[in-house]
Amino acid sequence: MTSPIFKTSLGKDQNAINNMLIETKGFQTRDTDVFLIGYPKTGTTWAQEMIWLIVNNLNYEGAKVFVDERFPILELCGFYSNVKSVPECHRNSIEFAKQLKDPRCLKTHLKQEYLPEEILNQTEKAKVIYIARNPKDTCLSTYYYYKNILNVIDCSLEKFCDYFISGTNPYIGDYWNHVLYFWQRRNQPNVLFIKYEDMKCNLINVIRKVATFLQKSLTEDEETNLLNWLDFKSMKNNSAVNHDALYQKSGFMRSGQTDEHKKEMSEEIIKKFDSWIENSLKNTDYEM
Ligand code: PPS
Repeated sequence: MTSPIFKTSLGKDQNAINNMLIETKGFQTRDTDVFLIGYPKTGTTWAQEMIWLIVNNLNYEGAKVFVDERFPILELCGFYSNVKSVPECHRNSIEFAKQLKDPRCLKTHLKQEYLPEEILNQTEKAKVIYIARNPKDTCLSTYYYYKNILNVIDCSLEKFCDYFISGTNPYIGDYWNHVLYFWQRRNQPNVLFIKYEDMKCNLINVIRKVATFLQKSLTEDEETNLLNWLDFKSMKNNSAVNHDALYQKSGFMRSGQTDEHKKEMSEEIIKKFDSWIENSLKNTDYEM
């Protein structure tokens, strides 16, 4: 990905990226699959852990395995196929996903046009859980991730916000196109739409919605244990989900807050965001 704000390109081998995009589009889904789809930095790792545990009957022993091995991210092979230092589930993500036993949990950040055709046509009955987050907090989270963890940008927050609003990342595209496609499909029986903010203010409610959607039921004790497991501090200290080993530094689990943008973004940036949000949501019933 090239853009004036990037010091280093995120994907270096365009052929590998192109092949990955063909493969994700043609990816064969199964009726038992659970797809988690969301724009990057919307809380997808948190949702991965919640969904995997619910699907796998709260198998905390099994949850000691690195989360992306249990719940692979389809597109990563496009960006890491030649990178020896990343785990197999990243380097070879699509093959890895194909070999998982049912029921598979699969994540992707890709924009609509690169999603498996079977998800778009609904020819198979795979379930889709879509997660959204306030775009200002999503942008802030992405900024710190690119700057401090991936070390691929060196620009001001203001400049990064312009890039985020432009939606020019070729693989994930515009934030609102990403979100609204599944918002419009949210009442279909195989789609569940959740929000980071709802997980923050009422996690138990979201756990129950996800469990019902996945046809699982949890006792009160099980709910309490899961709440504790998914707590930010607990996830930050959990090496299977905190990504410290992958990046050889901490900070992927950064602050886990809502509305942090209010402290960090200037009035001018917030105005820009607000007018973009208003424009993008004009003819929709999306509730932020
Ligand atoms: S990625 O790289 O796209 O997979 O990132 P993603 O997991 O989607 O989003 C990362 C942000 O989610 C926060 N996070 C949490 N918040 C609250 N509680 C829990 N348990 C939790 N786990 C992850 C993480 O800290 C990132 O947000 P920021 O705002 O940067 O802290």
